Amino acid sequence: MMRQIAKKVAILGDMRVGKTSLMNRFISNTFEESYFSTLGINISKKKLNYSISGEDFVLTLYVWDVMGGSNFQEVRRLAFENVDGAMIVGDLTNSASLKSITDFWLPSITESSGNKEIALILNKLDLLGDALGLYTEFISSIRTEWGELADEWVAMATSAKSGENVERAFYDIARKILVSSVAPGNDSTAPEGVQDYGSIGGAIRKISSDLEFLLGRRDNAVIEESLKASTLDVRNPLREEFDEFLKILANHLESMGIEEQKANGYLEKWSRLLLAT
Ligand SMILES: Nc1nc2c(ncn2[C@@H]2O[C@H](COP(=O)(O)OP(=O)(O)OP(=O)(O)O)[C@@H](O)[C@H]2O)c(=O)[nH]1
Ligand SMILES: [Mg+2]
Repeated sequence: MMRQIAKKVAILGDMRVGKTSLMNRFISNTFEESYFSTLGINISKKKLNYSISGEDFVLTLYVWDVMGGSNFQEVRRLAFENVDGAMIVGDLTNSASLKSITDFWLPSITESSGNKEIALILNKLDLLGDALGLYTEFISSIRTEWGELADEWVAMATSAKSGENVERAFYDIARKILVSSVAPGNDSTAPEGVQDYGSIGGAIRKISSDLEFLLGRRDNAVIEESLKASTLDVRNPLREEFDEFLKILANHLESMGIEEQKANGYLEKWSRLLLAT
């Protein structure tokens, strides 16, 4: 059985941060060096396939590319209407655009009614040789300010120019929208490149996304290696095997230069992900 569903995502953020470029990269895999400010709103759509708990979905994602700047209330009102998710975009090379994410875009989208998924997108990654520090610092300041709410947000550094992380950003937020609409509280889809770990899947995915936040990039290899090195059987996970896996992972974190105190905080949280077994 194939279920058809349509959802709406708005791309928001200051002028010139790359909203239209992100949409073009995602929809048609193209990029323009020259800048044409968007007048009003562009709407495009793309069909995405997902499998959730063995059920197949075709999600038609309507992407609303909204003109930048905070002065266009009427346009924003339209964009926010019935929106299922928002991608809030900042430009890594423009600190004012990052500041307005916290000062303007997050408050305005979270204040408008309803339950929405949010993705924080820091774009133009290609222009910074090493954007990791800036990215991590910004996302962690947001998590400090917004607390648990922000734990659930997709966060990613992207380049519309090179294409890095663009498809993933859209797929990730769309998957969250889909999961929360078809199975509230049940995040059971596997992101690309991650195997289906059965009942332990949620725990592994949570670790994967936390790790991505810590490192500023996705690195499932470290999880795969730790899994292999442990005796954990993902089809039949036992508590002590899971703890062993976390210990091995902890060693990796240390050798990757993640502060001990920070790592310990996460390890503690992760150890609570698998309570039942
Ligand atoms: N190097 C680089 N340039 C980018 C990237 N994304 C966008 N640009 C450039 O930045 C400029 C602005 O991009 P747009 O996509 O038009 O920005 P926007 O947010 O849609 O702007 P408004 O419609 O005015 O709100 C253009 O010149 C793009 O070529 C990127 O990831 N890397
Ligand atoms: Mg635009």
